[in-house]
Amino acid sequence: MKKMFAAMALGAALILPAGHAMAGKDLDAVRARGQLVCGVAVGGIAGFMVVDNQGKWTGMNVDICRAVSAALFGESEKVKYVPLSGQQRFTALQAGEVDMLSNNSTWTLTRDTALGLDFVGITYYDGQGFMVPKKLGVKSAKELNGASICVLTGSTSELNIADYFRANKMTFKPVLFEDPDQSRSAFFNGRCDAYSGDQARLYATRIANAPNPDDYVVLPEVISKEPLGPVVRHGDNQFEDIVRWTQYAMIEAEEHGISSKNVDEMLKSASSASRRAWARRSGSTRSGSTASSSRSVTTARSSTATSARVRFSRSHAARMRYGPRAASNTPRRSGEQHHLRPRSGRRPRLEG
Ligand SMILES: N[C@@H](CCC(=O)N[C@@H](CS)C(=O)NCC(=O)O)C(=O)O
Repeated sequence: MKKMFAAMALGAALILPAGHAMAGKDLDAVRARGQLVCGVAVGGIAGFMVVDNQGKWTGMNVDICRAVSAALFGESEKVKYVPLSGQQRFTALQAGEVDMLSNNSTWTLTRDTALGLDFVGITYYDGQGFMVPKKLGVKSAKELNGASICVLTGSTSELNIADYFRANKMTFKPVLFEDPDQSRSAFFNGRCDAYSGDQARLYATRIANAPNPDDYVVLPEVISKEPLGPVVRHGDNQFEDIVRWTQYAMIEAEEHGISSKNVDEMLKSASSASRRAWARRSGSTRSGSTASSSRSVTTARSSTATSARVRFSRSHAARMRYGPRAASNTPRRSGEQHHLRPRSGRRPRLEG
């Protein structure tokens, strides 16, 4: 695994000027520390970020942190994971307690422009929903008038519900929690009629935490757009570039079916022309970078998410990414680099 992640470091070297004289303060600080500090969600979300009883974190969001570590240090394990609640996460990033967030934060206008933070891309395009006990017999969110709803404070979920119920001329009783573990157990112990949040989180919670998953159902309505992705502090473009292009390299690799299991095989079998084409699409266009770029993509490990059926599958990648194909409908001048432009509807949220 180590050799595969080492290529990420080469990728970073392409971004950074020789001697790193122009590195920004965040990049300098991470380098000097020799460790990336990644903010993840307290309580975890199956498939995205989960900690085992040895303290080892796995999941799709964790893979982003590992890949950034590989890009910076040539090793995926130089990461400290800091669990943060919805309330804590942005202040922790602002205060420099973490270098980046990889915790299912929704990219919104306010968060991106008014908090001194930058969202670097979208890793999963989610939307908010509701989960209810089957025995309630509720089939639609429109039947939730007057319901008590467990929801996390400091989340977009809290704001969306209020909008949704107002727009549908319904009322509800919010039951607010900062701690997701408390929120989950309150719901599964019957303290709220419904549990609301990003849909992937609802499915993950049902699988991982429900006493009997079949006793719960996620209602069909998706009441918001939740483009989720990593966040960094505003002001260090180089660090931001590294996080962004690490993410794109992983998505691009997944689209090409390249994983840690087959990278060596792919390197042997692919023609040098196709490898060059891949490297160009990934943005590593300088000569000599082709092989290393192909290797770097082995960080795209989708296996961790599979366990919770929240799989970052090829179709997810295709639906959720900003990336070369997103720009493929737009005319491109010859030799022009790919634009990172969201497809219609796959953009940050204006509200929130
Ligand atoms: N995407 C929404 C939801 C926030 C969210 O998922 N929060 C995380 C903490 S950063 C969480 O509570 N995760 C654990 C759980 O929901 O069970 C937002 O950004 O406000």
